[in-house]
Amino acid sequence: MTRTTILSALLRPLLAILCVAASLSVVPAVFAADASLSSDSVNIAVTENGSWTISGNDGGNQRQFRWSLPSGLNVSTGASSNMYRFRVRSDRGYLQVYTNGGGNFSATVNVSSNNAGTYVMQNIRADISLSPDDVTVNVGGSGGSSGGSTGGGSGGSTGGGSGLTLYIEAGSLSINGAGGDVIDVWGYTDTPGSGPMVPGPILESREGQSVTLTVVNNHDRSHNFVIKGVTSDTGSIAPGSSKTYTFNTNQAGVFFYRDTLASNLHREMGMHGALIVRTGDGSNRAWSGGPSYNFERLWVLADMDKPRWNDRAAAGRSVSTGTYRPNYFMINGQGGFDGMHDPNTVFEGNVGQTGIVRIVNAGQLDESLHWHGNHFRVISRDGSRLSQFEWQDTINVKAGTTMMVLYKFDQPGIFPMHVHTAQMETANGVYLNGTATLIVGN
Ligand SMILES: [Cu+2]
Repeated sequence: MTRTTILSALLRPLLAILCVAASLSVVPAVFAADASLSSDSVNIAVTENGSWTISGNDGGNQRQFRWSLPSGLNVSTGASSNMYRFRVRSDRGYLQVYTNGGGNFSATVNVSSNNAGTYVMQNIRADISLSPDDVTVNVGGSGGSSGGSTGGGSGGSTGGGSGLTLYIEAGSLSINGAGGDVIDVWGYTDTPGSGPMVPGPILESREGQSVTLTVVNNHDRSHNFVIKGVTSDTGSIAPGSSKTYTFNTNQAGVFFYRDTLASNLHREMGMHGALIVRTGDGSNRAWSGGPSYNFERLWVLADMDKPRWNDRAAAGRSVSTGTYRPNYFMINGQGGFDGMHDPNTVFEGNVGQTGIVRIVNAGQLDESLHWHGNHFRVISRDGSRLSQFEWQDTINVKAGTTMMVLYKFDQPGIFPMHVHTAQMETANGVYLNGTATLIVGN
């Protein structure tokens, strides 16, 4: 919790030092209210169910908590009151409790597991003072009688190899915080019936691997699935049918998959994601014989024109694709308010460590990304490896292309990373809820 509190406290000075002249229409909330957990530990037997409750007062402002989802623990939402959003995001690896600013609130979280062990749900974000912070679930060895629910997805990535299936579905994407809204989207998911993931599931493979992937179209219009530079079949998949693709992933790197139909409308609606191809031996190198790294991040950038494209397309109305004026700009499916807290997005490491960022610009506008306080090396552009790595502090990631960069932490500190186009830092006009995250050196 200390980390997230520090980051939150830093948002205000950050606003002042970002080098753009956009109007500041949002000030982060102050930490006035509090909450408590009914228990910091839950003891259950295998296949039994347990629960814990958080309750408190949000002081009349929307407040948010998140806990990590340990693998092997089944987590679901129970009763709640005064919630704006209360959900399990297995695709992002967290449980979210987001109050509606109604004062007293409560939310009950149900847990179970089919495997004995100790599972810690770690508080990874709290906008409100909370005690205690983390919850430990102790699952004993002896089984109960009734079977528990089946486990959720594992962290949003889909392992390489054969037998992968993606499902095309319609649903919604929530951009949290000021300027945010619920946006109608279409997208890919690896869990049928759960609604689309935006961006889609991370596909992972290795150099030299043969991959078989089936795409099932559960939507009411035709779609396709094309990995730029990897697959070439642009034929459509009719509603209710499926198509199986077989391809080789010969080159390590990051690749952009998307629906290419309807003048980018489908891609804009959320039908996009990333394929990461790792080294053949699984080592932490950008490619076999390439530069090594200690940790990694993936940034999938996107933009959406909610009123002219998403609202109309979702309602079955025609979209004039000649006019595109996006009002939402996302990093990993989030606005900047979440992007600056999400542990899978924030570029955080220790001094001396090197991290790699694989970037996919799934949007239709170029994004010029600026790392404050730091220089990084560009090692590939849109699948082409650079023979000499370029030192940069700002890179233009062209729409529909990818990039890989390496950065070695040579100093501690917290710095913003943001797009250098003021409007693209916004969510429906509200500053800093667009393409932004943090660089955190410890
Ligand atoms: Cu800047």
